[in-house]
Amino acid sequence: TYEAIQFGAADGVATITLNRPQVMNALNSRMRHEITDVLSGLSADIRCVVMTGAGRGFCSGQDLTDRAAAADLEGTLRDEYEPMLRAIRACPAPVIAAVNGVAAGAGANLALAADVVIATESASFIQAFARIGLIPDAGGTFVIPRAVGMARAMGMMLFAEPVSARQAADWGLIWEALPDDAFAAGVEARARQLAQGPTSAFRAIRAAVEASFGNDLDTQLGLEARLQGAAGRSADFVEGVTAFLEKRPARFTGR
Ligand code: T3D
Repeated sequence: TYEAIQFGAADGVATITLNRPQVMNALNSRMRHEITDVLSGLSADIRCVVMTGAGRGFCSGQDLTDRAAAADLEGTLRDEYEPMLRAIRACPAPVIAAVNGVAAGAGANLALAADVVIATESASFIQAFARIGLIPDAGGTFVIPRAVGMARAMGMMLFAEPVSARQAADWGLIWEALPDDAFAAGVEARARQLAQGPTSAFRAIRAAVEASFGNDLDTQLGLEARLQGAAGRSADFVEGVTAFLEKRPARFTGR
């Protein structure tokens, strides 16, 4: 049983809810381990993961009352943050961060590690680190400049001010900002769409896009050819083409 998160699964969608609402779901050691464990042990029928927060916030980042973490930031990052972030990237199913409220510090960068970020319009993203004399971690210095460019990344990190969900969407930091009253239904629809999609093709798409940042064009073209070769041998490709020719929606099995 989990203490710092809630976990549920239905219709191929696994939902991880960060569950320390009294501290805006601040990350403690227990929460990091639970997120890592859950993502590493997903059953094969899970075809989409949704990560969200209990209460009015998504995640306020590192629990600032945790003295042990503060005493060894480097060790905490290596031993607990890195495995959690790698588990998100290595998750066999696409991950949606459903940002239900403020996402600050490592909480913002936890959300940005997901494949798709959907935020409610009243949410905001804060690279809060410099306010307390730290640098953005949890992948922030990697993901953010790639998403929004240098000027906006530097502004976010040096000024450490909230960026509204709408601004984040306009900048391309996240996929979309939804009106608060449309948020839950919007997230659910996207989760269902991904859970009914070609899961192994999704996996290859994620791998190719991730690799692209370190590859030159020739290498990337080679990678695409290899991954496409495998996709072309999948049951979902056969089903996709058959459904197109029969003028009906495809029924993908994820294989
Ligand atoms: O290895 C390492 O340790 C290094 C890793 C560092 C990574 C990091 O994430 S560093 C950045 C840490 N996070 C922050 O600096 C953000 C701190 N929080 C805030 O700035 C604000 O709380 C928010 C902007 C997130 C929300 O503001 P607001 O006004 O909506 O709520 P609040 O009243 O400030 O917070 C509600 C409660 O949650 C409050 O407790 P109280 O007064 O009701 O008893 C507050 O103290 C608590 N809380 C919020 N964030 C944290 C926290 N408690 C512990 N740790 C937190 N990060």
